[in-house]
Amino acid sequence: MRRIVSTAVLFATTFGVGFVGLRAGARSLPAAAQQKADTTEVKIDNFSFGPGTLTVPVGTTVTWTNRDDIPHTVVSTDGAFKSKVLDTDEKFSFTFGKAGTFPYFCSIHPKMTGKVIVQ
Ligand SMILES: [Cu+2]
Repeated sequence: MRRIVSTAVLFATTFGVGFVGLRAGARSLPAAAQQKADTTEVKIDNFSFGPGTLTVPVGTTVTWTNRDDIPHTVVSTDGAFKSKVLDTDEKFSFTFGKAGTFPYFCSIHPKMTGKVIVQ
């Protein structure tokens, strides 16, 4: 009888410690998620780039994400960068290492244009 009680106490203690450990782990998660990288996003949706003109400091990585339900590309007018065909939710990233104005367009729908100004 005494053995059964002590086993139950042991179980409760183990569970209790495990539970506290889990909570501590969950609390530290959002802090890690808040660490911001030097990255800027352009969304592709409804046949347009948003924002159409993006101004960023030198060294910024710009990520384009296709939120449209049809494929698009991101192609630099002067050949600085070129994505593959991006299906829905696919991404393309490019790091702008020098200052300048970088116009780009979608090669599937050439009327879709955007511009990245790097300062
Ligand atoms: Cu397109």
